[in-house]
Amino acid sequence: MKVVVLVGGVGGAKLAYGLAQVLPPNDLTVIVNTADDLWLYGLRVCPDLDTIMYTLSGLVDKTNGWGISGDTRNTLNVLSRYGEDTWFGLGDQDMATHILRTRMLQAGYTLTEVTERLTKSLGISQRVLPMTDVPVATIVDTKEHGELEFQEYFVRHRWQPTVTGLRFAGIEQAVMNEAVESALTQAEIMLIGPSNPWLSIDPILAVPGMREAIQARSVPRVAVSPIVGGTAIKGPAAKLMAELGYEVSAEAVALYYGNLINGFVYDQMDAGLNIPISQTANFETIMKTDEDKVLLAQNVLDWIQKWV
Ligand code: FO1
Repeated sequence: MKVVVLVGGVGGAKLAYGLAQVLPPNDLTVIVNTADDLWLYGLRVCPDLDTIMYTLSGLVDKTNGWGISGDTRNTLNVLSRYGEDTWFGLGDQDMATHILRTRMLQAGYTLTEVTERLTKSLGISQRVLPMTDVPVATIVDTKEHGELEFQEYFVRHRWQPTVTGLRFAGIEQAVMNEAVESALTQAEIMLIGPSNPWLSIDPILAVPGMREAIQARSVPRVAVSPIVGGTAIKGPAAKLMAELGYEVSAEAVALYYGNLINGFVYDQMDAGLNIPISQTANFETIMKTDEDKVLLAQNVLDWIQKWV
């Protein structure tokens, strides 16, 4: 069963980890949001790609859900002594990833090629693909500060500013690369992880041709809700939904995806909701332990296999 999963950061990575434990490695392709990427100290940092890589390889800091377990901040501390503003928490080991990525990008490799090299070196046998090789940047329009680059909004301002709009700078030039196109064509199941629909999944869907390529496939196309019991499992999804004028519920997430999906998984806590999607199921979707991740992945796949 060839499975493609679209993901952003921590929530999506957890589901990808579960899927990686229950599927043969060749059957899983993870397509990752790259609109959170940034330049820092001359280095190209791709937080969502790195979160996926560290999670799949078992290196991830499980408390934060991102970064490398046991990493130190010696380099940042020295940069701070030099007077640099060190608001973004880059670890020393994590920095090795950005150094190599930047060197390879500067040598002319694509982000897809760089990611293949990094994942292989970390012992990951699943395919991890950036949504595009072209730089795209989420710009968050806020009431308090006007337009902010994504990580400025998310990390520096701890997603506290009120969001009035979002745009993806560079998206018109973004090209769906061959690897993504072929993964979508071959997929027998398409999943959307419990990532933020507006901040993490929309940039992927906004790559020209992506939404159409997904919707054109008559296979199960299933999203997992990041909203549980009217709130977000992690991060700004609930706050952002309210600010953008949506009701904060799993039902509103399903409605937002609309006919892009034909299946929807939500938490058993929300079992009473009426989800207007043809196939629905509720499971325990909060993934605290590795066992929770595997169980959710297995439940979702077992359930889908019953309706194909
Ligand atoms: N998130 C934070 O809340 N604070 C940080 O300082 C931070 C640093 C960081 C460094 C590397 C990395 O790969 C991720 C990092 N993140 C940090 C997480 C990141 O901002 C978010 O996970 C995503 O961009 C949202 O999906």
